Amino acid sequence: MNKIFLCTLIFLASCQEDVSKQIQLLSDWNITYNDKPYSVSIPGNNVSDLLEYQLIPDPYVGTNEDSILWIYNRDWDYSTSFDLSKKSIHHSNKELVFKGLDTYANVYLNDSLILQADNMFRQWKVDVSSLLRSTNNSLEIRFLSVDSMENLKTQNLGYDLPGGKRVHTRKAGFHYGWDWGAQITPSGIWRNIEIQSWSDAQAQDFYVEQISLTDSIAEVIANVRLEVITAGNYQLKLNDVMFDYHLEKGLQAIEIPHQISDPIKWNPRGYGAQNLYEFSLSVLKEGKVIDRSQQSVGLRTVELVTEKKSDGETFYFKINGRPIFMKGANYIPQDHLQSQVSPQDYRELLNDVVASNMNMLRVWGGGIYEDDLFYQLCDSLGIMLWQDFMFACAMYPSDTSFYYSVEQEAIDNVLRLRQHPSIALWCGNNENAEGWQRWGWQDAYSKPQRTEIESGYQKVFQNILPTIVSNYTSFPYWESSPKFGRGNPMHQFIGDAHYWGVWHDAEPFTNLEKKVPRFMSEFGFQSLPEMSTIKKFAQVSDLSLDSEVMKSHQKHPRGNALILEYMERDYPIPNSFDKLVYASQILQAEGMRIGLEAHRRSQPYCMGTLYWQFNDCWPVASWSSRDYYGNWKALNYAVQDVFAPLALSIYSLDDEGIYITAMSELLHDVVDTLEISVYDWNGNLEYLHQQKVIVESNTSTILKSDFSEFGDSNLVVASLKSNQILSKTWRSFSFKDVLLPEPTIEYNWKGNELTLSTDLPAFQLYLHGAEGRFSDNYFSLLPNQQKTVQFCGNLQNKNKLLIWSIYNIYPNEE
Ligand code: BMA
Repeated sequence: MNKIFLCTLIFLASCQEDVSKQIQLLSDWNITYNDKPYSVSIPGNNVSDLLEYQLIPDPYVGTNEDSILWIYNRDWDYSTSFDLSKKSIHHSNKELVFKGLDTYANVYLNDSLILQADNMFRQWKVDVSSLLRSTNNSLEIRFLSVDSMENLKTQNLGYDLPGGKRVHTRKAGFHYGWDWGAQITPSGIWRNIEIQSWSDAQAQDFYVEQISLTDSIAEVIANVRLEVITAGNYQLKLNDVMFDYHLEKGLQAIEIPHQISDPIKWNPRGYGAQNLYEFSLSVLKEGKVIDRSQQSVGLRTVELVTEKKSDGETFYFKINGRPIFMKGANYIPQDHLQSQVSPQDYRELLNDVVASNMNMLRVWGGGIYEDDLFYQLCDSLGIMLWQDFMFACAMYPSDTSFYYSVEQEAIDNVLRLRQHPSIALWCGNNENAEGWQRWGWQDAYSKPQRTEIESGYQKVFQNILPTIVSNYTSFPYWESSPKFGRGNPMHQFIGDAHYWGVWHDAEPFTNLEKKVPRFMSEFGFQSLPEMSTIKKFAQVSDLSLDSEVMKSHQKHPRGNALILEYMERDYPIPNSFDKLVYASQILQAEGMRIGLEAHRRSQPYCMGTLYWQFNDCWPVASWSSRDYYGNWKALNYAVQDVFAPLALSIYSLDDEGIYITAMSELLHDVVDTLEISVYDWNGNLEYLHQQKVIVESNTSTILKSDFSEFGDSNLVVASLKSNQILSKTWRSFSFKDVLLPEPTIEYNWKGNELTLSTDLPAFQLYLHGAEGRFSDNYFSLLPNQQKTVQFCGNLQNKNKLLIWSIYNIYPNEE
């Protein structure tokens, strides 16, 4: 870069700073611990801070989680001091903006109490014009013990609510422990703090609202909420067009209509590009820019279609007028300690969502309303979001201060997020209605208490939240996920479903084929994370399911027992721990695949499948397909395969014949040759069958349902020749009932490409040890097949490659 150009850049940057009056207050903070100040980074939290100074052990390692519980019974003080820049001081209005305080926080500026915060999810803005001085301002925040506050509130109410004490605090539910989460309950300044200083007028909100959208024209209104201090003449510049106003003092709502001819729409991934229009707004007084904002706008229509049918009611999303099958998973926060999640983590995780061929995530209600970056990335990647409000598995208080808090929280977050085209739905809560109706919660209460609790539910989820969503956005609202639980047969016919018959009720995986709902918003099965992850929190002596360390990294009370119970049904039980870890992943992947394929095959009756759960928030045995360190479990490779734009499902129902169904989200029909290869169990080809097929666009098509000509087949593989789509290897036997012969796997490297072949059928080949990720893994290989995969990792380590297959889990094999 030459010097002149660099100077220009610096000049431009300083001009912009003149206009923007937001100063981040993120440096020079201290936390006080045992009367001693420790310098810390903001945003952060007390657990991360203590960890940084090695004042506590790492709660993710061993059983350390239990040793830091004392942190939550104390108050914690944060403080900083700061000077004001000359630019800020001359402005008449100065506000302190807290983007996230977790949770009960008394805030003092220059010794005056300016705020008592009590909701982690709210933003707080305090006018501090008369309190700020040019130098040596002190800002102190005392975070009160959440535990003590909750005890007090529970005492005042006089009884416990379902969900426990946590329901009194507007704080992430998973902080209190979950069946995949540790009990790590941080507090602190978890989002930025800034000083906003301005004179005359400031745009409090800038929202480009889509009024109508056709292929030829988009009509939008730029809504500007302007706070005017000095009445007078102003100009608003929207992109390049200037508008004149005479404005009185007070809050002014200004609407600027705008049209876009031949609009380029924003599309979910797989259905076209993710176009975003940039809108810029400047507020001018006497020719000088005094405020500036920017919005990225994606034009698209979104509908949740719930139409009565003779067999229930539809439940599907129409984006830009087209019904779309939603392929995805439930997303939880990426870490107990949000400050550990970097922009790079967001990018990597969402790139993995894309690589997994998903088009939707559900932001689950026991976590957090995510960072702006998360939504921006989803917009640009075309990942749609089912956004829960942050309520999960509980009933909440029914008093006016709680309602007020929830209302403000919803307004803050809906206003913050409504511009994002990725959001397809706002949903009231996770499993609250289901819990109240079906989990026996009501039995613990008297009639008046029940009425009170129910009225609280109705007020929040049937009144406050839907009103805010409809007042401020055009998004659909859904009261509770699921509509009906598995105990109500209606779950298969109306609304979204959480099907936990598999796992919680230990039903066979094949029930997932029998209980296909309109939209599966949760179903899942656990596995252990890979050995490299386990070794980060466990010593060699801890490597057994019964060790205290492994038990503390398994939060479901029957988790390990259920894994073993299911494993015994279909697999030999390995006699070494590392093979057990591998087998648990295969079990999860093969079982979940049954559900994922059944749901996608059942399109258009079923129009979505979001499994539980995509990711982890610490290293743990869980339902995730991607572990805390970003490693893909076997399930994630199965997901990638089943969710491919064009995929084949090969299956048998009730042992009656074999079916082959194509599942397509392509926007055109495909004509291809379906090839079916039938092998004996040594992998010798017995039959080859070919036929022309037409795969219909954006739906599922049964390609073959009569297999009688192939007799009692052992192994069957289907492919679409021209599109090079290969099905999984269907097998007639259970691994537990046979003793597989040992395959010899041959492989060679060419650069980062690894090509494999085998002399005998090899199932669920697991490539590992080389410290990196393969483009495919946990796949099966037949003697006439060759498979080439790409390796992304350090090639120096390629000699460390180990390859296992199902053969290796037989107990006599070490
Ligand atoms: C679902 C979720 C979570 C839970 C999971 C597994 O219902 O909503 O509450 O972690 O089940 O039990």
